[in-house]
Amino acid sequence: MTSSSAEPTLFERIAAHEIPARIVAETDRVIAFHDIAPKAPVHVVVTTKTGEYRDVVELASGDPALLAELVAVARSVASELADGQFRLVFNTGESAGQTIFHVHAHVLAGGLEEATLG
Ligand code: DGP
Repeated sequence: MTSSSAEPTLFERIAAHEIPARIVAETDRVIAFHDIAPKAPVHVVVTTKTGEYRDVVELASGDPALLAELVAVARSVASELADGQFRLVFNTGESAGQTIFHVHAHVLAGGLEEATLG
């Protein structure tokens, strides 16, 4: 699904700096910013600047190089804001907790030793 004829997604508006966010990293095609409702000491959303891919499955088949770039940005964010170790979560589908249908990863880091999945 593409968003070319649709309204911009929330994350496209953040990438366009129309909606403020605490941006921590940016490349030509990827942007990372602090999650508005953090679930870990470091909780950063890493997303593509354009919203044509709904989720990681679509991105992986449509543009694997862009997925690799997103993962590289996640790694550098975890190195900058924590000890370089991190959990990378792609909620995929509504019943898995996805609320924004513009592919994005959650970088969770910093003192996750006690955290369990789910
Ligand atoms: P998900 O549930 O996987 O679709 O994750 C969406 C995340 O986006 C959720 O953790 C909260 C975050 N979020 C929603 N609206 C905003 C916003 O306006 N600003 C920021 N920084 N994060 C947002």
